[in-house]
Amino acid sequence: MVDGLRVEVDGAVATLTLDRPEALNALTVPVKVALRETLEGIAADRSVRVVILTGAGRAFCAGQDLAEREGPDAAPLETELRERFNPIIRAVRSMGQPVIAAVNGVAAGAGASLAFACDLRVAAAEARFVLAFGRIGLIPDSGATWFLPRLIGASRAAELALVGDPVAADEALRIGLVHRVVPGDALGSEARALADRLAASAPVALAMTKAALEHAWEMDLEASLSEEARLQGVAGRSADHAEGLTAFREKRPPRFTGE
Ligand code: LHQ
Repeated sequence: MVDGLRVEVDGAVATLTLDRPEALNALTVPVKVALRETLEGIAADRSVRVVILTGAGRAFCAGQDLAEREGPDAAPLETELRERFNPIIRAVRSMGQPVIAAVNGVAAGAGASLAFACDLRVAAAEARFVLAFGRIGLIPDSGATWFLPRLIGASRAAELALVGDPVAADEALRIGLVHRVVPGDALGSEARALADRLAASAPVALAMTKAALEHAWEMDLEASLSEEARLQGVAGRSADHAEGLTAFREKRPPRFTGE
């Protein structure tokens, strides 16, 4: 594992911590590569049922490491996005396991996009979102223009993307950018409690739910009904569905295995 990304697996929960606090966890090439590879590895690892993504120190992630861009080896922006950032966003969206962003502090630029890409966002009261792109003459990227209107509506998305004022945690909660705000010292336990609840759910059903939500963003009702039926067929054939029914009959909590 590289410096700058800490990976801890505890039971069925993997916690990925962006860990360059001196640079507000800004993303360098090695960290981006490691994050992508870690996410892809977890996607294929059925023992991990939930992922928590967070940052060390006072930031979640300040986006692209701007110092690295000044080096002689910096790839063109388009290449950097296509080859390094976009695959991370795709990995988060396509993996079957839910990904919780535990937004511990400032999330800026592609760091904000990364939080938007996650399935759930719990934020510390100190967190804030900064669409920092405009200030350096760039556009919101890494999925930001796709996620924002879907998460908070076209009007607020345009304000955030074009004006770029920081969004404090309480405002983020009000507009639906995050679904919970907790005191900073409770963020870890809150995210873990949520992860544990998800880890006790049926993994196939979670993966199919994630897939159905993803498809619904693109489809009309008719196509969505059809896709739900198809994915329900998959969930319905799982051993966990049978276990869920048995547990219901026996009036006990289900023990899901992911089969
Ligand atoms: C940083 C960074 C940083 C390096 C703070 N890099 N050191 C994709 C494709 C390819 C290229 C371009 O980009 C992209 C996508 C993007 O992500 S573009 C957006 C890149 N990110 C930014 O523009 C954010 C830059 N940072 C900031 O605006 C501020 O630092 C924020 C608002 C995040 C936090 O402000 P403060 O709380 O006031 O902290 P600070 O500015 O004092 O930063 C603390 C340290 O972290 C400081 O270092 P120093 O040695 O002076 O203590 C910063 O230089 C360093 N840092 N962001 N992205």
